[in-house]
Amino acid sequence: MPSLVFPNKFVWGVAMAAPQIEGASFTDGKGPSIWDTFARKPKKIRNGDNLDIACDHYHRFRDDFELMAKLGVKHYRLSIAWPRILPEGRGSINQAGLDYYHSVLDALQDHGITPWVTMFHWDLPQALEDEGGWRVRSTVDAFAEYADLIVKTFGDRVKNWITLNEIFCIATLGHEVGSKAPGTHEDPAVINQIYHHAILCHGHGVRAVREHGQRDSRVGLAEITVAPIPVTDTPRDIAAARKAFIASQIRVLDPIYRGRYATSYLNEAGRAAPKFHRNDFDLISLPTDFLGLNIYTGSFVRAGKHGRPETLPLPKGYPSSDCSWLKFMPQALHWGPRHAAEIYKVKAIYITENGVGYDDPAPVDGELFDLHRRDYLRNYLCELQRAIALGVPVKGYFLWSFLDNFEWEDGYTSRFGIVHNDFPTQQRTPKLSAHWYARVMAENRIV
Ligand code: GBH
Repeated sequence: MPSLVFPNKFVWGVAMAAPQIEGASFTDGKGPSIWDTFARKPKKIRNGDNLDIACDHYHRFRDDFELMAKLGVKHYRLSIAWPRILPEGRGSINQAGLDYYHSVLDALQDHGITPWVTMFHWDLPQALEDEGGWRVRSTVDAFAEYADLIVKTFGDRVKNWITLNEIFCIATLGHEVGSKAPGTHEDPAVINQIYHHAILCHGHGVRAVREHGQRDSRVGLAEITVAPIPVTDTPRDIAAARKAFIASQIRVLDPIYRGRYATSYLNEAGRAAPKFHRNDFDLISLPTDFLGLNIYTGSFVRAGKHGRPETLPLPKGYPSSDCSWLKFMPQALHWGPRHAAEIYKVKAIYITENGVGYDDPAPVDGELFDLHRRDYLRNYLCELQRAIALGVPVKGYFLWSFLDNFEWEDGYTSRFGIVHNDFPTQQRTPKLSAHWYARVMAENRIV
């Protein structure tokens, strides 16, 4: 009996994002993004790397799609660079930017690859940052204008839309921890307001697709979860893990799926609670077609006193990738979607990112044996398959990433690709994991 089979019509894909691959940061009228600015500040990015050239995908997308097609990729999650389309964030349109994405969509169509388009993957136009960025509500209006424009322009060919990528990273890592652009350290009230503006933008993305997209268009958010994994599969630990999941999503999935902020959140935030208009939640909680989850790792949770969730510390020597935050936790791919489905009654979930970063060496004679990545992916997929077998409605999986690319504050050192990129020569070489994943996609099962 063939096991480890996925459901019919399961969507297998790969994912990338404009700022991490395109390069051409100041070409053909593109405006600077907050990441272009951030990368020019000293010590923010490893080795002083920047996004100026990246994978030069802006000039090489045709070759890249040809390679995708060769490996049998049928679905590709990409993002549109807001500052390429609206260099000032709003107002005057850069036709060259629109033309570029028309060419990208043409090339994908030629290769029979279905686009899944993320409206926003962190590259906020610097012009908007200069006016207050995510902190001010006028950025929400600018996003609405941008979302309307791209759905009107590309909606005849793009049927799958993802509004924002990882609101947690935009808000908390960008403005509290400061590890991502714009790299500030704001007060809790500001952070909560940024979350609120971001979920409003998500709502506008959904609205734009409903208003200007094709009838059969689909739209959803892509959010990160560091999935709480119950230490044992007892009801007590499972309940504790669920509580931990809700706590981590109290500012994002909770309002989107429940149409209001949890009272516990508002009480706890007190004077730092976000300011909102009463009908904001009509927009925020517009029904979506799916939820995208980006899942790389998790945490182990058990029920402590009174059932309170308790996260266990990881012992020294716990298996890890070459990114210190990314620990080997295959069960994250089981529990992440399972929590979302059980708690928020989500009917369709896509894993919009899963993958792993290692400091891969250069290929030798056209080969690169990334056995660690292959085994990582294989174990994670086994857990995903188990979740689906239990009835968790996961409809697709996008591997992050197709190419080694600009890994934000880690620069070019952390490689997430299943295709190696030699940055000085821009030579692409599929790794062992790419050949393996090609078979998984082709056979719709874990091989
Ligand atoms: C995704 O984010 C991004 O969408 C993608 O662009 C990126 O290339 C990919 O993952 C690989 O990193 O929370 O301070 O301990 C993943 C987001 C990044 C969230 C690292 C957790 C750990 C730093 N994760 N982060 S911290």
